[in-house]
Amino acid sequence: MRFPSISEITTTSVIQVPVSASVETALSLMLESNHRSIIVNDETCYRVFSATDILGMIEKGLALSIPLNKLTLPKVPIIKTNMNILDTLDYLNNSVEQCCVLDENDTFLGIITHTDIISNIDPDTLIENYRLRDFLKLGKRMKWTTKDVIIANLIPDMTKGSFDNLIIVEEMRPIGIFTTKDVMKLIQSGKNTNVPISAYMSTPVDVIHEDTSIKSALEFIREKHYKRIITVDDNNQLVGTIAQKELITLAYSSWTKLMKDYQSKLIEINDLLKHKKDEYASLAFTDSLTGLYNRHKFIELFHSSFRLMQQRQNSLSTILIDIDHFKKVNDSFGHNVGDNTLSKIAEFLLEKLRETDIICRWGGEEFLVLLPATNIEQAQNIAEKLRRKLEQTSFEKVKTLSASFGIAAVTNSDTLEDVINRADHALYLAKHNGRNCVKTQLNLL
Ligand code: GH3
Ligand code: MG
Ligand code: MG
Repeated sequence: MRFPSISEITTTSVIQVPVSASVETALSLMLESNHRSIIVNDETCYRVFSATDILGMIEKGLALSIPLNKLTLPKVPIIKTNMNILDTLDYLNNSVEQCCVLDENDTFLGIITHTDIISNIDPDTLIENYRLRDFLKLGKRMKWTTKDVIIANLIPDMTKGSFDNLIIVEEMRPIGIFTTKDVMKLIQSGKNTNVPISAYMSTPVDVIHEDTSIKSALEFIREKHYKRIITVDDNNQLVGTIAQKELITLAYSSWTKLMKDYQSKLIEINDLLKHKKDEYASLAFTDSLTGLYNRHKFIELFHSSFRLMQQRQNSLSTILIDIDHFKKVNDSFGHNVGDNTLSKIAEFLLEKLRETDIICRWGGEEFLVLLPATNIEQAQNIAEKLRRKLEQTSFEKVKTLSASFGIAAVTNSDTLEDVINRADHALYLAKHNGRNCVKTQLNLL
């Protein structure tokens, strides 16, 4: 899962006009750049002027030559580049489509819209088995009409903002679409609006089946740069439309729910939702129960240590540790005590080993330690000390514990798999030898 930063997803090619400019200027800039809205630079804030505002003015009979500062335009929320993408979602709701992004010096960088989020969030993070059909059941979210309806009769409703697009159907099959942007173009060009909608609708229209998953739907609109999806059933009949922003809201609420379900099990996921980027990184490489490195991180660290070993011609060793009879701990005291004991063992290892040693929870009650600049004899001494100290440590409820240790030295021709196999074999010998002892790969010879 990857979280993009605010500056990574900011759209920087944004058109702006000063608040003193006329509506006409704003309109021609919008048409030139094919944008439905424009950022208005007011002295102390940013506002937005959109296609719907223009339609509203025409409806009220206002002249397009008036300056923007004569209109009451909504302020756009401001976010900073150091904010988190999750915070941005709090701003982007049904009434706010964009945020202005300022950098740490309060310089205007651009805007973030639903489109930016949609084209940057990995759809894999969203649930996959949600279908558009499930969403459409929540209510009819569409306006449709037949192709003979006269455009002029539709303008009052469109300017009221009751809908921003119309699907044109024939026997309920979508044949075209007509949006506020189309009305805006018509008005600007001074063309007669007393004509049937079929004269200016966009046709044919791309439709997708209502059984499509949310994931595929997101990919579809991302690829095609559509603002909305038109869904049909098996007979190609119109089922409903979903706006891009509704889709992202749905996807995000599912995603957030998923995270919340996790919370009860993993405290780190809780942190993930609350804190900033740094925490995301540590989550990816630590084991949730013990806080030690996880397997994934260990493998990464092994490779960098391996390179260093080759460069410096140092030695490098590993110790594989498996707690003896750990099943009995669970059986006698319960799984919670078992878990707690594993955390205490992790603390024990962190305390007894050197800062430079890399300690990982390799699996259930197995720990793997990588010892830089350590040869096999030194590793054996370290393991022997650990073994003795562990034997002498008293754990809450469980009291005494022991572990078996398998040691392998890393050679220049090794892969990680070779090393683990040797350590594992040495560990097997230790278990076979009655447990609570240290064996090295030499015993294999
Ligand atoms: P030995 O290694 O000495 O042969 O005996 P063992 O009882 O430790 O056996 P084994 O290593 O095969 O099994 C490990 C047991 O550790 C299995 C499971 O009950 C327990 N275990 C593994 N992971 C966890 C965990 O995360 N929490 C708890 N509580 N127990 C775990
Ligand atoms: Mg085991
Ligand atoms: Mg064991």
